[in-house]
Amino acid sequence: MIDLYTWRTPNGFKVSIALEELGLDYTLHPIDLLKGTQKEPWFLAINPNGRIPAIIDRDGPDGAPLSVFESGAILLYLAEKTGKLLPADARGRSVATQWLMFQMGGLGPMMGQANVFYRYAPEKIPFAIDRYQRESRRLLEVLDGRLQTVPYLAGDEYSIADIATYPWASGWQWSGLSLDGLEALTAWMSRVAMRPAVQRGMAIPAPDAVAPSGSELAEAARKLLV
Ligand SMILES: N[C@@H](CCC(=O)N[C@@H](CS)C(=O)NCC(=O)O)C(=O)O
Repeated sequence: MIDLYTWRTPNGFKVSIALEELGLDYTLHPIDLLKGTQKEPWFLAINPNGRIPAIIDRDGPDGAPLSVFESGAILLYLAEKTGKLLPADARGRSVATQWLMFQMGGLGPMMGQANVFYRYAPEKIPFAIDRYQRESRRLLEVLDGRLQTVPYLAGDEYSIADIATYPWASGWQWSGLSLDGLEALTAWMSRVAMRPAVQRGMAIPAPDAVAPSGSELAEAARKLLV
């Protein structure tokens, strides 16, 4: 059994999609980011970075509960635990990991900053908007180039690299980007969007989900980790 701490954001969706794809049993704990629950001490014991997503696997590798933070690390952990969503051969696994890291270190942070400066910054700073939008678009073009040659980022097989990339790439409008001319990326996005597990994962937590209070969640998490 996995305990998932998450909210409706691209990094959160990566893990809900993966859990749905893998058919693993999990308990959902919505963390309302606006309430700041992710900064409470009990949650920092699970993720010292104070951000979602995070999981606790009650059946860790040695039988004891294990907490895992960072969405890329969670995807790798779940793929290795189940032997799914990562190519079995070392070459394929390396290729999938490269595209996973490309998302973690590039596309996610750049699109995140483009989103902040384009939509939320109290003051419009053209240099910052332009810099992050331009870099995000460049990274989408890199993805498009890759997808002109293969159906999925790791090659023939759908993998955690696609799962990590989809929630960010599909949010291009939030960052004020354009997909003009990126036909291969657009076709890949439609292919991934049609997967039932992706549709379920992108709706978790449900829009009307009410996050329990931090103290209720803390009590439950303490029991898991001691
Ligand atoms: N590198 C981290 C980033 C996690 C992250 O930035 N999470 C955001 C939501 S997408 C968050 O929790 N923000 C709330 C906050 O910063 O307090 C990961 O991939 O897990």
